[in-house]
Amino acid sequence: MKRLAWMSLVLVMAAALALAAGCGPQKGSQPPKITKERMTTTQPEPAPSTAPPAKAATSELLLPTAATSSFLSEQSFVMDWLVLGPFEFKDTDFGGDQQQAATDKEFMPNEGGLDGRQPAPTGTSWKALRFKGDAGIGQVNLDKLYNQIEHAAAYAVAWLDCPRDVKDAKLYVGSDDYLKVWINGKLIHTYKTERRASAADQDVVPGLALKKGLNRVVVKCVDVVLDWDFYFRLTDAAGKPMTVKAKG
Ligand SMILES: [Ca+2]
Ligand SMILES: [Ca+2]
Repeated sequence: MKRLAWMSLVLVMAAALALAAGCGPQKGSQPPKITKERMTTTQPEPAPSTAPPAKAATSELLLPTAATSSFLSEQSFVMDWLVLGPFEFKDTDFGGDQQQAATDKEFMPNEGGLDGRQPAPTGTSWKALRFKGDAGIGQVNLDKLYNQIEHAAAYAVAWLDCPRDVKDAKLYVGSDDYLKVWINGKLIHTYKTERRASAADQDVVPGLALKKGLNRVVVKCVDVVLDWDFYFRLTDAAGKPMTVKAKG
């Protein structure tokens, strides 16, 4: 009799433990918790980091004063970029010889949120580089970097350290061929009209806001054929150049 009582007690305890562990019928009828967790963790895009990765150089912006010269120098251009690429496509993609639609193809998810921390897809890599302006001051030469390939896109990320909030900066860019520019996650310029040879200052975007501290810039540059490069500089509202001082 005593032995039977012990066995009953063990069985009752085992049943209680099974219930507590969620094996009971009441728990099993509830929606699985993991579904909700998956939805909340994968749906929103991760917020881009507010600081550059360790390998990236930042560029300090010096705002122009009355004494600042209007002549351009290498220091008028952003030359430190964290470049991700190349994303190659076929000469038959996007229809026709102009292939403007490549400019709108998202080779990476959340392009404007790129910050150098996203894993590089197979065949591409992040490279922290200081460009030299081969064909002219300010040129960021992607064709040379990627061995003169054709039909390809790349992203370039820069971190600009601004001494104070600026509400009305101007952006001057040039590109061979197509270009998109985001500043702090906001798309502020697209060029995809037709293939072109580049020069500094082909496009001007006024009324730009920069914030005090680090500003994250993403440039997407698309090459159809031949040369592949871009130029990027900032001025005040009157067009006087900001000076870019490399840090790190
Ligand atoms: Ca090329
Ligand atoms: Ca080209």
